[in-house]
Amino acid sequence: MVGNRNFSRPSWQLPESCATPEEVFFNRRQFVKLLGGTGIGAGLSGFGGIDFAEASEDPSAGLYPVSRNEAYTIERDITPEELSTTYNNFFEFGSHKQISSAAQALKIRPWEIAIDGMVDKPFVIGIDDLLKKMPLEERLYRHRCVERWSMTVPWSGFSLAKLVELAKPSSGVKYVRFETFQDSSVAGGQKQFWYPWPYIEGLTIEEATNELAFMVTGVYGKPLPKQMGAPLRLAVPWKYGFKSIKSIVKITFTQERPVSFWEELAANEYGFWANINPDVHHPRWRQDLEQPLGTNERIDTQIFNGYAEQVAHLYEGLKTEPLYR
Ligand SMILES: Nc1nc2c(c(=O)[nH]1)N[C@H]1C(S)=C(S)[C@@H](COP(=O)(O)O)O[C@H]1N2
Ligand SMILES: [Mo]
Repeated sequence: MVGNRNFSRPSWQLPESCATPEEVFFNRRQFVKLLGGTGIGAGLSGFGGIDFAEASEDPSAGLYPVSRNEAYTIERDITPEELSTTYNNFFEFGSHKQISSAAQALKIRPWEIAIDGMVDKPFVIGIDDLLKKMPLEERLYRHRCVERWSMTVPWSGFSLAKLVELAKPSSGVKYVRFETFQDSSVAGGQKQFWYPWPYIEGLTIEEATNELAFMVTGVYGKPLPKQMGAPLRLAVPWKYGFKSIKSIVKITFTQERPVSFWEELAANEYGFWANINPDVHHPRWRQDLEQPLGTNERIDTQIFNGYAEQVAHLYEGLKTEPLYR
């Protein structure tokens, strides 16, 4: 049930991303209960003991807010910050949603990103130097988890295409591979040996240079909080959320298709492409509905999460590939 390559993994060790929607809804109810009917945002300062003041100590704090690129707005309501920053998937800090407190152990300065593989000249760049080189903007994006909950998020960051330009890849490059930090002394989840750490994700070079592929460095007009993948994460909003890899330390240009963390664990459930499609279901649950976090709504899943206009052309010549898993 969890992928033939891991047949020896006991079934009780199902990853949390396989949580039933019922569990997701239950967690949301718990959260609403914690709010105690005083309304979203009220009385949250002490919630979970999370120190949200931390963001103001981030050396990049002065860069935000950045101006919104109006080409990327959506009709949906923005998900309340208090929800999206306390209900997270970041398995490095635990295989459940309440990792925001544990994630504060991550040290995000100094933070270096290695750019290597098939490039003009491999290099390492500090996050603050990278931030100086890149044109920052805000974009409102949908974010849809394979577990069926969704959010609308005001990401700040820069187009991945700009970073590809900076890297100067050689002409034969087919894929971009991303890698998350590895340090089990701060990320207790990485002591769970049955996961194939570090977290890896990948895109084709065409996907990586599509206008929608976005490197995120901030959210809600502030530096990105650690639980959301500070100081640098990916956002590919036409794909399921697991593609949007957090806390990136290495970006490799290659001819070989990367095997992602989830694909390594369960290739039949979480493939390389993971494009959102209401008609292609997860082997264990349907995908035609989604639930925006913090609401009781169930809304129709849209092909490519509503971004067909920007990305459908990427897949026209690839009819034999399992594009939706
Ligand atoms: N390194 C890393 N990146 C990750 C994950 C993770 O566990 N580790 N979870 C993914 C999943 S399943 C989702 S849905 C999104 C969640 O992002 P959010 O917590 O900011 O909403 O991050 C993705 N990126
Ligand atoms: Mo997810």
